[in-house]
Amino acid sequence: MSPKSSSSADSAGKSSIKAGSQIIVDTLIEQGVDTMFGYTGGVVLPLFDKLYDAPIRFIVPRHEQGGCHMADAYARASGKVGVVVATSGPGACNLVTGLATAMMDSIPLVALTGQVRTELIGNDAFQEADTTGITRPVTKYNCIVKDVKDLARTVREAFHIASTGRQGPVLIDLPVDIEVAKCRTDGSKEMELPGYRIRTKGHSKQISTAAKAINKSERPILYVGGGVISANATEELRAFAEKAHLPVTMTLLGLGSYDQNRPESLDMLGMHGSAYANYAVQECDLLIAVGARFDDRVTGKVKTFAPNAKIIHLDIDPASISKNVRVDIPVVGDAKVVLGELTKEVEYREREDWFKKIAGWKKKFPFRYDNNSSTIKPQYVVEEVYHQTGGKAIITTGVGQNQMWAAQFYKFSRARQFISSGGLGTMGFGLPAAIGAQVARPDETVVDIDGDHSFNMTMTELSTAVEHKLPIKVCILNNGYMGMVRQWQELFYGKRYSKTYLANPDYATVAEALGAVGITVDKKSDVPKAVKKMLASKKPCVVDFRVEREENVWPMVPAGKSIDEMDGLDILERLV
Ligand SMILES: Cc1ncc(C[n+]2csc(CCOP(=O)(O)OP(=O)(O)O)c2C)c(N)n1
Ligand SMILES: [Mg+2]
Repeated sequence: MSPKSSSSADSAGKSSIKAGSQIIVDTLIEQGVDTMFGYTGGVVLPLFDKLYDAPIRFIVPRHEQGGCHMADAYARASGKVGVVVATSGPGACNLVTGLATAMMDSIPLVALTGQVRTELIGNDAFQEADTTGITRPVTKYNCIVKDVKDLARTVREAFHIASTGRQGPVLIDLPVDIEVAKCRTDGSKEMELPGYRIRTKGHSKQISTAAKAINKSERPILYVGGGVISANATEELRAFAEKAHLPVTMTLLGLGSYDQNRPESLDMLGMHGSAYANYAVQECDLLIAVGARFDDRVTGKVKTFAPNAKIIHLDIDPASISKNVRVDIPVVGDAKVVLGELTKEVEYREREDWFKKIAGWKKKFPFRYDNNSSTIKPQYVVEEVYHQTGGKAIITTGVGQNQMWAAQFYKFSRARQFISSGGLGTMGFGLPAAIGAQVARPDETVVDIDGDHSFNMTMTELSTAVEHKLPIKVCILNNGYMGMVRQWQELFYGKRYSKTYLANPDYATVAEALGAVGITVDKKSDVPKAVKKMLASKKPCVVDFRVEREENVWPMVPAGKSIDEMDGLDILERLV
């Protein structure tokens, strides 16, 4: 969102006297905000009073963490900046997990928190917390406003910082006396960010060096992260990959950046990625990383990652380059711009042997599971959702096995279709994320593929979905366990399932009590009709799939191993 391009409530540049809270609301509108999430409290009363008749859709969650995830997913689904509000003290503290989630995944968010009166700050006043101190490590930028004259500019800067460069959450702390104070506004749109500069273009010499390396490469692979989606560069990515003829693998957050139905797609790489992607990375002679950050869930043992490859790294954030892995050809710039430039300089090469080799791995080790059991396999549920939604739904997830099965068995074809907490791995993200995504994309089918224990963490938000008549669908892959942790205990702790089993409620009853539709499925043959009923539901709908309890996610790269040292390949091979 460009701060200059949006329309202003003060657009005529008229000067007028306004309260701080009105200035905030007007600047939000100037920035194009039409939807917000948040929860009230004592020190945000002046702001909420101005929101009472503002032309902004406002969604109140049942817990501020939920509101923050909703704003985050709203941003992920729409490409706009998400906005969340909370009161001081407990309200602000409840945002922390949501802010950290957005920070780790580089999601543009503006959080507004109330603060006690300026004169009380530092006095342990009622509901005082050092919000800027607490949230500094989990925000791209934060500040407290101490003069009403700085308000409009600060809000404008927050949107600019959140949505440019490597995107991220920005928090503004608002003492209540500043919300109440009045000042003269003149409608100016200025910002003061002298040290904040973004390199979008990319160095032309570096781009040429990268293009030459690509043209020379016999075994290249594109490794794509969420940065391509943030940069709205999926068209450019497709054109580039097609022209240079490159296989493409994606990170969890990169899913959707390249159509997984295309033959060049090697799906996800990393700890639970495809064997064919991991092998291709280990054997490639050139790794072209775009908008990705060499996370440890991707690289496995860094020392042995892509051992034969020259590495090109294209990223908007110079601090990401050579942070985890040594890079040979860095290009700092916006993926959309740089991919466009690169495409002009690359040549098509057949690379027959390389694609043949990859096709062999694909055939030998596809994502598979044994569906001959009488129990419901969680992967089968994901496949059924995939088929019945024609691969078109927006999918959100919890964290754990459910998340990995969603990533492995739903094939994504477009950006902003897969919404999941990657970097922080926040259980409880799935349901509020589905709500935020549905608010952003009212005409789409939004399905939360969740874990039972992830759902437990934020299920209260079902009330929010009911209140706002958001027809989200929740598929709980209910294995009773904290399945992913149980899997690690099975494999590495001699099946000592320490504290990973908890009694669950009857989710269908919970859903019905909160005003949603609840369905329980414990027979495999009932899965298709339950999915059908869920998709047809006009109300929020929760389906409790009682799945196989001790199913594992394969393949798996054990922590600290090279990514070609995968467990479970024998199982996949046997199933082909
Ligand atoms: C807030 C939070 N607490 C703890 C964890 C650690 N953790 C990762 S996966 C997992 C289990 C998830 O269980 P469930 O939601 O049922 O998913 P499943 O793996 O069974 O599909 C846990 C406890 C986490 N990721 N997030
Ligand atoms: Mg579970």
